Amino acid sequence: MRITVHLTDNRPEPWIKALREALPEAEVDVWAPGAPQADHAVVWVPPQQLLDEQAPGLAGIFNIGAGVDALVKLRLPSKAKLIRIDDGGMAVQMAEFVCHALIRHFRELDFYQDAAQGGEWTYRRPRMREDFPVGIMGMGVLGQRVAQAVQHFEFPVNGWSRTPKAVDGVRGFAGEEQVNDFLAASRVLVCLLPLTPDTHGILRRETLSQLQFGGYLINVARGGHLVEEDLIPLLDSGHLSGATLDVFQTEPLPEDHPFWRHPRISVTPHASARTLRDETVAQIAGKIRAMARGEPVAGVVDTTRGY
Ligand code: NDP
Ligand code: OXD
Repeated sequence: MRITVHLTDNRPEPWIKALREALPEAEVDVWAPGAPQADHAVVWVPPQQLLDEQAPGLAGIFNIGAGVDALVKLRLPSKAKLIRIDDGGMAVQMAEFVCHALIRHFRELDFYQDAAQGGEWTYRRPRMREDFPVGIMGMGVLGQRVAQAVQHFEFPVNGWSRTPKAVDGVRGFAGEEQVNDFLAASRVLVCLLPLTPDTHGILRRETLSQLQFGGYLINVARGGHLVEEDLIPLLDSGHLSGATLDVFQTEPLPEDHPFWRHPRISVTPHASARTLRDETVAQIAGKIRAMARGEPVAGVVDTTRGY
């Protein structure tokens, strides 16, 4: 068995070493044009040339992330399964990141930090968590884990997905027909949708202005979900009180981008849930072995749906 590896933004050597250790029966090499035919590809944002050249023999294309938007834009081999990382240690990271952003906002911790820096002993009036219902857009692997974590802090939680979901303690909304009710019922909005033609630009003036007054946006999905030029006017009008953004239309975020220096926007460099190499390699190795035995595997992407 041969595995070819191409990881834009990641050094391939530690991955190749880990894959060789996990699958000693496999030949694992970094992909280059003209590389020998492989059975599986392990990729992050691969070039079209890899897919075209390797198409005849590929059984699996393993994306080392959860989001496959960069892959489904390409011409994919018709016979290969496209397989995403299925949690792989990302869900708990996403839960801690979102809870941190939510609690920092709700408990006004930036106010206390500024006060402390000025040596000031001062209080804000307590806020009520029932006034901060959290709406999670995308109730998949990550969204459900985030919903569970947020509920531990006793915030009301709304969830929106394409198809109806029954998740304990979560008020569920589904489809286009319920998106407005979902937004109107939410004050803090967490985006955990895949980026598809249906969700591109979904965070825009018309949708964000339906959130409850003083709304707060946490976008941890993809930069393409947010119409960036709509955000600052909504903050200036007071309708939104702030935003935590981990993903951007252009990454790295350009030096002169207004989000960097806006006092009510927190920027992180696409770091909310990192791919963990050991977990990811163990998951890929397990799935390759299951596929060899003819068993079904989790995380197979429906490429027509786009996630
Ligand atoms: P899943 O595929 O498990 O879940 C996607 C959810 O979105 C599903 O509930 C799905 O609904 C819903 N959905 C999809 N399209 C629509 C639509 N048109 N309308 C309403 N709901 C929709 O994805 P994950 O939870 O694993 O990951 C979500 C995204 O998070 C990834 O695609 C990626 O972009 C991003 N991500 C970001 C990271 C970061 O570091 N910032 C790290 C990892 C992921 P249904 O259940 O009905 O199908
Ligand atoms: C992912 C990501 O999709 O890291 O896994 O963004």
